[in-house]
Amino acid sequence: SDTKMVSLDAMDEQLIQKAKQEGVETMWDRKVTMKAPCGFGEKGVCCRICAMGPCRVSPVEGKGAQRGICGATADTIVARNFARMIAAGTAAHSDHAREIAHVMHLASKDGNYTIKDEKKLLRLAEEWEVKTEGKDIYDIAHEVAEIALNEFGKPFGTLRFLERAPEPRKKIWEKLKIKPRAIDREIATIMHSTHMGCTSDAESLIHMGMRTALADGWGGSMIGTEFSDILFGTPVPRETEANLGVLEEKQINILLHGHEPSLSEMIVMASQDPELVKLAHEVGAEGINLAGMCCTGNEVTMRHGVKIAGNFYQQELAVLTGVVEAVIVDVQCIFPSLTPITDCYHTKFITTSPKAKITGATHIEFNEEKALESAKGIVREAIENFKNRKQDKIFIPKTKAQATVGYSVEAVIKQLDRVVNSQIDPLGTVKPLADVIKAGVLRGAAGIVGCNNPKTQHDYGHIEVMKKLIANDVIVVTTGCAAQAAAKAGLTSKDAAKLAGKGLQAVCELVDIPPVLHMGSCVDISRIITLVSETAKFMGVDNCDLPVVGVAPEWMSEKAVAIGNYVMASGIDVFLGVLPPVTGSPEVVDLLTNRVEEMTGAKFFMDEDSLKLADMMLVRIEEKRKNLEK
Ligand code: BF8
Ligand code: SF4
Repeated sequence: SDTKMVSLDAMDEQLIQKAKQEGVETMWDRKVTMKAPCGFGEKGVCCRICAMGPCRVSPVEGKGAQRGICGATADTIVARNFARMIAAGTAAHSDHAREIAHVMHLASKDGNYTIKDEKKLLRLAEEWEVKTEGKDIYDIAHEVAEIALNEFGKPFGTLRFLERAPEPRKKIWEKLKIKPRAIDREIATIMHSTHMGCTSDAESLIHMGMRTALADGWGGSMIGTEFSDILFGTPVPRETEANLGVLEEKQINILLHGHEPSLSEMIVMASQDPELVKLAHEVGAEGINLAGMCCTGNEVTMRHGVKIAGNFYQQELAVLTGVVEAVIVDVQCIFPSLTPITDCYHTKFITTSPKAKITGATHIEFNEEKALESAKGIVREAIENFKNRKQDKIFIPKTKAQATVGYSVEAVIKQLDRVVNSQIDPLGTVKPLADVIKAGVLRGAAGIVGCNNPKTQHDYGHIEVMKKLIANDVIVVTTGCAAQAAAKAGLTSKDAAKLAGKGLQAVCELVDIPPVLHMGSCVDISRIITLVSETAKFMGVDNCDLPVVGVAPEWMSEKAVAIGNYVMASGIDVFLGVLPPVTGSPEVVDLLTNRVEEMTGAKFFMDEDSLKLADMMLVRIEEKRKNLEK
């Protein structure tokens, strides 16, 4: 079979063998059946936007159909498809944020959802000019939540969080007219403008895409992160473990998969309920073991140290162990194949969101108004399923790694405070970080994020790029499935400092951090954007002046496309290890990898060879340093 498909983890390989023996189909089988992808789709030149089509135009000039029936060129078709990917990604992140804002709106002192970080709420209230004096904290929360909910559809003005950006960045956005107005509005504008017979100009579509993407980064995603911290606590460093070896043979294993912490937080609470723990013992288990997967896994590991079962690529493999009583999901990145695969074992596949019903799954709708009760019902299902395990189908790989997680911006700054002489400098700033970057002790920083994709070897891109960068004194911050790859490879443990260059090693020791910092889920890329912007502001420069890069070695989702575009529009270069479906348009490729730089100070770099990509990052970082050192 394709050597690229061979996993980095030897134990993943063992599970794939187990699947073969048991006649269970996995994504690896389907990848083979799928053969080579459609060349037109891969290049982005297939248009299905109206019923005169589908039209597929030739990606080669002068050969084959040059225009769709309406006359749309390859440039138009590619740019329209790309813009729609941004809109879909923005919709997903932002709808997640909307749910969290609604949860904050129903938070109450005696309810299931309370306010965990009052200080953060008060800071936000002040930022948004909500009066706080003499007011009940829950009244403040509700008012702030309502303002956030209005960010989705307000008729006038631009998004509030944009004000957090460095001054020169805001000027660029103003000049380009890409300050998003309201989150839903930007998504709707893309859907309208890409409707048959609207925008055909590729540059205009890329431009619109940036504005919509910014509504994700500085809107939906930032609301998602801020509100989750206020409701569930701002993460602090904590220890955990990662990889399928965290599953326990003698315990009830519940796999938490999906995205919104409003569900997973309640499952964490329910799993500690004395009655349910008692029930678990009654059915013969030693306890209840939660294991996280994908971004929900990141949310609960950041705030509770819940162990990480694995990333995107491993969702089927986790079921193959035969010890998972229930896979509980809400939205996003869930394989529909979890239905047939859980059917081969005793595992219950439980969907909870009306936004993501999956054929064949058990749907237990999660009711936020009775959140804990709903969560308890779901956990009970898992416990009662323990007796149905098939003993001859059990195989848990032993592999797992120690990981330190929980690096919110606040937590990073707190670590930095360790080296501040408080008689000279104030505590609570990014000054130590700015100092070591300016001095060149750290050459720069990289945000390595995103998914797994069977177009690449599992985790290989993440791990190799991370190793190369830290060895070259580039500190790495990470989220999403990339963060889980890092955790499994031991790179988020403080021990990993030994793999770092001398400068980074010294920094890790002084401030007591690992060289790769787990900053959370994909919406938490807003934490990275915040950290970069705070550093730029502190140094009196713009984001694009800093030796900072964004990297998605194995991305696959539309959310990732939205992220890539807001990171670029925020002034940070973006390196992609998987080519987006734009190569059928030289115009769009030129825009993204070249001309956007004149507009935003950053651009895309694309290469399927992740080590080559890493070399390009280092070159780019040194280029930026030259200007910084001037
Ligand atoms: O939002 S990194 S596979 S889990 S899309 Fe999905 Fe990609 Fe994982 Fe979270 Ni992000
Ligand atoms: Fe074809 Fe144009 Fe319709 Fe697209 S919008 S399907 S290119 S006719």
